[in-house]
Amino acid sequence: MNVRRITAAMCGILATALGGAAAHLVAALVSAPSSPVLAVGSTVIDGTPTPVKEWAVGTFGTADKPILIGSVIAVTLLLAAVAGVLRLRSRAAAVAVLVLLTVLAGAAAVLRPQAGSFAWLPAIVAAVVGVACLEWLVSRTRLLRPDPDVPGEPTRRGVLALGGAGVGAVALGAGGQALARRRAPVTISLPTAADPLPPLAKGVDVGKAGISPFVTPVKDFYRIDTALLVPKVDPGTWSLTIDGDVPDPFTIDLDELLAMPAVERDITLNCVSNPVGGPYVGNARWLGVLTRELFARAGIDADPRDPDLQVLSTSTDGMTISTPLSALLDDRDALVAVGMNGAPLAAERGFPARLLTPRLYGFVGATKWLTRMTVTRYDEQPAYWTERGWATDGTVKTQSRIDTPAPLARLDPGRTTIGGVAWAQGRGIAKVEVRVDDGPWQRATLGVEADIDCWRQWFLPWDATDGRHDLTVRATDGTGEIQTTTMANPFPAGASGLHSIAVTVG
Ligand SMILES: Nc1nc2c(c(=O)[nH]1)N[C@H]1C(S)=C(S)[C@@H](COP(=O)(O)O)O[C@H]1N2
Ligand SMILES: [Mo]
Repeated sequence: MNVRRITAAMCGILATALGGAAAHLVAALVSAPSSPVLAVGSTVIDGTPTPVKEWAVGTFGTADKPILIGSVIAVTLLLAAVAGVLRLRSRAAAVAVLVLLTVLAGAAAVLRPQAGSFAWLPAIVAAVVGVACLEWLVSRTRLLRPDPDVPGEPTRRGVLALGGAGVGAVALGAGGQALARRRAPVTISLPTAADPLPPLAKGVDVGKAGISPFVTPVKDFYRIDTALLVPKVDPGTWSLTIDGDVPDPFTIDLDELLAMPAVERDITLNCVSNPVGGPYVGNARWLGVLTRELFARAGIDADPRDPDLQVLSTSTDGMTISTPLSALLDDRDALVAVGMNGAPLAAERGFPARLLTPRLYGFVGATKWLTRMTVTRYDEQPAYWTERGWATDGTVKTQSRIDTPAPLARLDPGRTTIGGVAWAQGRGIAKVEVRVDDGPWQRATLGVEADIDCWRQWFLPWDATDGRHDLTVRATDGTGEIQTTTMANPFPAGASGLHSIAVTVG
């Protein structure tokens, strides 16, 4: 690599960065998800085979999105460097690489579900700005006419131009990002529940440090979705449609939804991708309208009890989730939720409305940014995860987790507390037991049960003795069934097995 080639590569990279950043800014103005990086990133998410996705979530956790975006940018800039070097030989070859990149980005943007009519525009901007900037940088750096007296030395004008392109790219990109992230200033006022829940019993929290709080604060609640850009939904134009195989399909706006009788429910929500002992579970007090009432309004009064019937729910960003129809009609009280822990749903939580189906993992019952619920058959319109091989019956498995001590913690010998949470929504938790090394199962003290659809805290005092110890927990659900020791991966129907950690005392 000589200086001339490095300079050429830099020209390619900076021109592409400026083009991409300009496109990001334009996208923020016309249709934020059609920004080249986001459109390609979303397409990669949808196209990633399930095992690879499982590996990525398992390895990177919720950092998977920044890592994905970083990888898309890195691959793009690598190709951009190639385009720059090619420019030394042939303008046509360099332009061809840049145009190919933007055509791919444009196609990705146009093919997204819910793509707007201007989805192609950012890619065009990227192509025009990128190619023009490359030509400008090539001439400024005198790449094609190296000075015979100082061969390969970058000129002052050239360095300034490269720096200018870099600064411009950062400024445009940051501007676009700020615009894309700006929050709609509108908020909504929540209705009060017709029959409000009493305040939680004091004893739901056992008052031991290190155990997850009974009510998970919204900011600490895990977040799992396929959205690279949190959809910003305008409550003024939002609507909810109930259609498909129903006698009386209808569409209502947010005011009409908020005018329906509201109910409050304490519900623990967890993700099917949560590994044993993992963090993707939380508990909140939700406010919303019973799905049962909405389907009654659509003319479905009795549960057809047909296991082939699903409700395909659609979000404003085109995501689809399928839920067994009977789970939205029976007495578990599934909700179209508008409030969480006393406030309107945050944007990340699905503002203005999300589905919430107790006893099912989120991927089959918790559609965020909900806008449509279609009664149909599973084989007629497979939902996003169904097409990717995940189970359609997403009933939550019994799980228990040690929150304290932390895995691999070093403890002082003497009295300490082992504690955590256990959940078996729909069945409730009847008993939690802890085993130290190969000792007997010891019964833990449980927090008060708020609802069978909520987790319970548990704790066990322990006289820790010197040495390395394995701590294992298991729960028994309300039907008397002990949590299985059979280990299963999250795919396709949720992880199982016992949570066990090692600690060192002394
Ligand atoms: N629109 C939309 N809704 C969605 C998802 C999604 O990707 N898009 N993910 C689901 C999954 S897999 C889970 S576990 C829950 C998580 O909800 P939370 O992010 O509020 O915790 O949302 C569900 N709803
Ligand atoms: Mo999930």
